[in-house]
Amino acid sequence: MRVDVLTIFPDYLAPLRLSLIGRAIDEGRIDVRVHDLRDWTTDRHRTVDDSPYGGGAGMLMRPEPWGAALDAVLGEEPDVRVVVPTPSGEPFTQALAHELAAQPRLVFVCGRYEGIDQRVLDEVGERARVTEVSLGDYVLNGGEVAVLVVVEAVARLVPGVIGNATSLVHESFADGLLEGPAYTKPSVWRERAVPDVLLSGHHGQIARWQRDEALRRTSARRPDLVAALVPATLDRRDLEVLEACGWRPTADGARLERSAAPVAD
Ligand code: JDN
Repeated sequence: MRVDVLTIFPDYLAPLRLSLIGRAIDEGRIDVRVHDLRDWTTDRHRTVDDSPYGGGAGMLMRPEPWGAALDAVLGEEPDVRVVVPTPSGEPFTQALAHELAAQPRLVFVCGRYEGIDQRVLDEVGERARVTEVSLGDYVLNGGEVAVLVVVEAVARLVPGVIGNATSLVHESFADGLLEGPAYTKPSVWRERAVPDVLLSGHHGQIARWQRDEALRRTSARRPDLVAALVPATLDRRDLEVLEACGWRPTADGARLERSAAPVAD
């Protein structure tokens, strides 16, 4: 996979060369190229911003450097996916990470100031699929940190980047639930014991306890994820645990709804 990043702060992307992603780059699994948008300015001051038409606070990114930069980086290649972090984007999810991980080329566009002239995204949208993504309902100073997040989430799904592929199967969101608590040695620490069942060696009971904990934690912290579950995919014990957390199947059985106030975490 080839990843291009366009930014006025190339140094922000340096951490991509560390740790697992750094190793994947060294091994040639991911080709990361970070570009300075100012390389495509033509004025003495390398200007990338200007004031917004219609007035308002702050500055916007001018279209000309972006147009020239995207022409150069996209080239004539088909199948380039352009990803633009912005608080007004669609939510970035594990499902979208999987979709992006299957692409041959990703181009990340990092906005700064109050954002980018809309015509840049409209025009590149005629040459490539453009996806505006939001990490959550909060505002960063620019897209760079969001790109670090998205590239890390995507790169670890590229075959060979994570040694142990089974560790991808058992993680939060793989089955639409948060992961429950986890423990390691010592079995007692500061008078706190690891739950007995985990030391029992009964693999069936352990798996059931872990699922119960995942269901309870998801109900307490992410009721939106419980509301997205399909009851037909749950077993009777799942439904009992969720009922104790205040959930019941809807009359048509297609969904779950709250039947009682949330149970404290
Ligand atoms: O994802 B963000 O919060 C985000 C904020 C800004 C941005 C791009 C992304 N450009 C300017 C602010």
